Amino acid sequence: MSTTVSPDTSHQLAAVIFDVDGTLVDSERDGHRVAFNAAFAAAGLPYRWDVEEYGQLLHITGGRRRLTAFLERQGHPPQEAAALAAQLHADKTARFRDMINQGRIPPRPGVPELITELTDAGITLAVATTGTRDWVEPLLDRLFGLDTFATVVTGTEIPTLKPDPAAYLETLARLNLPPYHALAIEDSANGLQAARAAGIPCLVVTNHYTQDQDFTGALAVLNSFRNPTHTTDPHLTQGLTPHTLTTLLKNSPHTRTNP
Ligand code: XBP
Ligand code: MG
Repeated sequence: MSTTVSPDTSHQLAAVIFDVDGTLVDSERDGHRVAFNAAFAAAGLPYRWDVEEYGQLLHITGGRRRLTAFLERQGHPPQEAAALAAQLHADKTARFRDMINQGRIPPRPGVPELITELTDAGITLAVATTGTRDWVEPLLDRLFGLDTFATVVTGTEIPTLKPDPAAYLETLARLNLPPYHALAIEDSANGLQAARAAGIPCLVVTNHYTQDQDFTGALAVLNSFRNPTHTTDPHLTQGLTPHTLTTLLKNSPHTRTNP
């Protein structure tokens, strides 16, 4: 999927690029974590990730990388850990797809409304995630319709995951858009770093797992898409709308310093 967005010269908001895990959907604690644990059990392994331990493990992006690092720490030799991680991750992906099909992975409150409003306002929507395409596409299709997004870049086709900017650079290339006409929406410090390293102004909507992370360099930080109880920007007390996003980008120091 590839689309061209015509850039103008007035730093208008042309595209919003969404992260998936933790941003569009509440997917980690009651989603991926549960599927990883079911895969451990099915393989006869004793490992189980509780809510707190999984929060620590989330600092390693990508489920397969997360598994490999964990298994090595449990004493599996590197080659064995890599092979076991690949097998477990394939099973976990199938289980997570089942959870999606059962409607167990909900959008974050306010996200469906924001997506509808942005679409109605003529703003291009895209996705840049380190998650695996085999579950990302069915999830986006079920919740929002895959056609909602001009392009979807996943960890499957990106060699280096967030905080590396590869997913965002690929998204900009597919949209044929300079970074200062886009706005990234992320939930984590890893995601923020990835967007900023690609030159894209980034807004952070925190969640349970990420609320205490360092968001230096974010355009603004808030704790909910609608009616946030914490926000670093007084213009966002009502939450995110096409109008607040457009204003935020226009006033952003990132756009002012860009050509
Ligand atoms: C999310 C991830 C993902 C998921 C699991 O990071 O790291 O790996 O936890 O998905 P971000 P997979 O939100 O910054 O993209 O198991 O498919 O990798
Ligand atoms: Mg995320």
